[in-house]
Amino acid sequence: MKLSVIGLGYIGLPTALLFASKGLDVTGIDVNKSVVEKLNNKELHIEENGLQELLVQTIDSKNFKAATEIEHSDYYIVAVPTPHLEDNSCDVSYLKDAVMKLRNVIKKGDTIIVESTIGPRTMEDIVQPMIESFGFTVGEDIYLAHCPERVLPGKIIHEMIHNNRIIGGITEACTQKTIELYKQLVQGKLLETKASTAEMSKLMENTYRDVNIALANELVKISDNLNINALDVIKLANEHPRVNIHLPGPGVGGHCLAVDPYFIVASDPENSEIIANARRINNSMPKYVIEKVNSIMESIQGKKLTVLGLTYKGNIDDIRESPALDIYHELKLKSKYEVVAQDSHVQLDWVENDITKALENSDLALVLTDHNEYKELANYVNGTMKQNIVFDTKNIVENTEESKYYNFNNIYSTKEV
Ligand code: SAJ
Repeated sequence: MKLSVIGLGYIGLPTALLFASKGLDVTGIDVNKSVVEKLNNKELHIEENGLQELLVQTIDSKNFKAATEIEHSDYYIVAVPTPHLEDNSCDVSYLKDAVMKLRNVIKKGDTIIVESTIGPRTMEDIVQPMIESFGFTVGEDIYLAHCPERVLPGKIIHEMIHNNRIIGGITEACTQKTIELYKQLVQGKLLETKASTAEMSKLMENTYRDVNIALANELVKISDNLNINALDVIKLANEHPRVNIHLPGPGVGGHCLAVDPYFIVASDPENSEIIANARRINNSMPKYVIEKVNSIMESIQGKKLTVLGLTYKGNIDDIRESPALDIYHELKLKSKYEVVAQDSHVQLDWVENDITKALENSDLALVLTDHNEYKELANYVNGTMKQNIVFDTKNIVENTEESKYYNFNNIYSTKEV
């Protein structure tokens, strides 16, 4: 069975290598020549646990190769980026480019699967008409399905094999053809449905988390006004067997939760009230945190503050759509304080990797990301900072005896613990 995977990023590359490790003849296609050359030399351009070993193994066994041009295959998986446009709708230009390139190679009997996250009805309203304009009947000549990925960065290889997978065909025959492929790799359930249902299910998974986080962030603001401990409220409410309020923070980042809900809003703005509001609430958190920082700095007459963590979430190196990055830039540009950024996962010349160096002579440590190393922050603070004051927006710092510590429970009162 021959498979081509178009787009060799965080999703396409592990997908291609995993199918190759199962004995399929896989070609990975990417427009970027240097990526293709690197991969063929067994060098990765992205970091992900276990990927290097898979690359070496599948190139040595001749099951995988990278190329810039698409060749004829039995199956094609499209895993190209689908960012959001100015108006927040889904940018399908890379997807359309990939489908246009398929025009020259597809033959009767082939199957095309889109894994990229797409707005509702994209398969039926955009991809199917394109394939039919090439002279094929979908469901008879060419099989077409949406099979969204749902893997977590850092655990991609494990989750690609073990997660349940939604398989949404344009027709029943399309679904069955797609299952023939995925059953060779996936050990989780293969959940059969229609393409449009698959699209919406994927978007709703991330939207559910975004809305739930917005609820927690709104609770923080309300509790702050009413002098109630929001983090205790969440802990206690979650003791109920059917309640799971997510955690508040400085905003929601990454290329999924901060993007996918907009695809639903763009498809039906009038009815997407909660979803659009959740986006607004989560987007308001950086400003909220900055206001709190300014009021703390004023009350302690601070001069220097240290931003701890720039990535969109803990223990990864990804700064895409990161609220921490926005907060840092805003404070650096507009506040009157000296602002230093620290993150041991981010290699940029203006980012300090060393926590102690970043905290030297600082008045406030502002924790914006839940990297594991910040649990032990109390060890670095004493004797290093000018004033031992911490504002922890992720509620991760432990053992805070030596410092004055703020989180979303006690933003106004200086608490000696
Ligand atoms: N966050 C909070 N509070 C929480 C949980 C998360 O503020 O209680 C924030 C994080 O700090 C981060 C953002 O939300 O800024 C997103 O983090 P995440 O861990 O929820 O998700 P992602 O974006 O890394 O990955 C998600 C996953 N989706 C779900 O868990 C439903 C993943 O399985 C998907 O494959 C991925 O989106 C995707 O590609 O769509």
